[in-house]
Amino acid sequence: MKSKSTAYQPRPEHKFSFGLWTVGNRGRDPFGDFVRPQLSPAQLVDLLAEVGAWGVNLHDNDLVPIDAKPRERDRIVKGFKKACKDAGIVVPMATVSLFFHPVFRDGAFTANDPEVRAYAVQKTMRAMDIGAELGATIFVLWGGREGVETDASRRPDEAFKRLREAVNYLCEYNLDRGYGFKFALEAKPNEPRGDIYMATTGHYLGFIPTLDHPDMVGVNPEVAHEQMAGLNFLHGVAQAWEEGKLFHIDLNDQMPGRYDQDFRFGSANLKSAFWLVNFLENVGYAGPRHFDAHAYRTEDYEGVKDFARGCMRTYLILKEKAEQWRSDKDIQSILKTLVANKSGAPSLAEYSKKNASGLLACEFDKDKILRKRLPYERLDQLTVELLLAVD
Ligand code: GLT
Ligand code: MN
Ligand code: MN
Repeated sequence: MKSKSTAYQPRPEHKFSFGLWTVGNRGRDPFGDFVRPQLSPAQLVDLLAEVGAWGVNLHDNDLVPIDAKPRERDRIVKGFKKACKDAGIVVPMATVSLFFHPVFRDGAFTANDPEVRAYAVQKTMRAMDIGAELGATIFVLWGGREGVETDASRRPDEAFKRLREAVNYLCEYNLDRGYGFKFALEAKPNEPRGDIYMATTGHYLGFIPTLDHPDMVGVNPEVAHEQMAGLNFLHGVAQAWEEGKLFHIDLNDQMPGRYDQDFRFGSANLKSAFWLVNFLENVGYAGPRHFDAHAYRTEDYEGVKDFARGCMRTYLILKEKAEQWRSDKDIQSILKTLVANKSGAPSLAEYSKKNASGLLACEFDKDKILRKRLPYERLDQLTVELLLAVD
């Protein structure tokens, strides 16, 4: 057992990042006003350095006011760059707010008004300029307002075409400017719209191959967004990983079927969080571990630090548990027997006429197959006991 004071300390190689909007969240909700005072971006960077984070992410307007003139914008970006450098914090990811200003009330890239669509793309290009200046290499696109309350407003296939047009345009801009961004598309089923297009990571994985530059575009799955819809988050992440599309990840927590809670990582579904960390560490995911969450509305900024430390600490504890799980003799021997090919069943890895006639000629003894034990109860209980630290 590691001692409490030194164990599970975040280090730069863990790549823990937070959005300015996460630790800077002031606790306003649809029913109640701010509970925490506003901190400047530089103060938030200092807070992140104090708790041991590695990176900070931002929307354009988390830093630069939406109507800032070029000179003001340059001064702010320069100042922030220096604040990050002084604090030893990097900017791995940048994004754009296409949801806050009322002009986006009907969406941004998918809005019916061509002027809104053009403005949304222009705003994104400018946000990419800011991100590039700060050294970001990942650009997240979350279409929070890209959706409907009524499907009378447009044909959904028209919306998908508009979305494709916008992303294609931004990929060209990326190439033109030589920014080298990887775009990470973030899905959500609903909230703030009644229904949001591209409701899940899987929807985006289907959309990406239809783009002009599919290699430049991947996904940014968020725990809460898939769990809101009652989905298994790990499965979406694993599909993205297997397709080489896991460009970024938003870690937080959420009870299924509720509003978008954005809770501290691991605070609601500890076991799902364990499977996720186990997967990310096992496959060697090398991107940022971004916490897109915020502190309870009951907290002050000391509580915000508790929240941020808690996200990272839980991740590191689960990482250690995952190492134990993968070296646990009982667990591993069960896993081994599950996949063993004792009967010499023909491989499906390669099709040939010969292989196919071999397979067609095979006789399968279903009763014998059924006698093979699948001890998942024991496997799961061993996992639970490992998590509960019972010997
Ligand atoms: C917003 C949203 C998040 C997105 C961010 C990126 S902003 O807070 O709830 O899920 O990741 O635009
Ligand atoms: Mn998110
Ligand atoms: Mn969220």
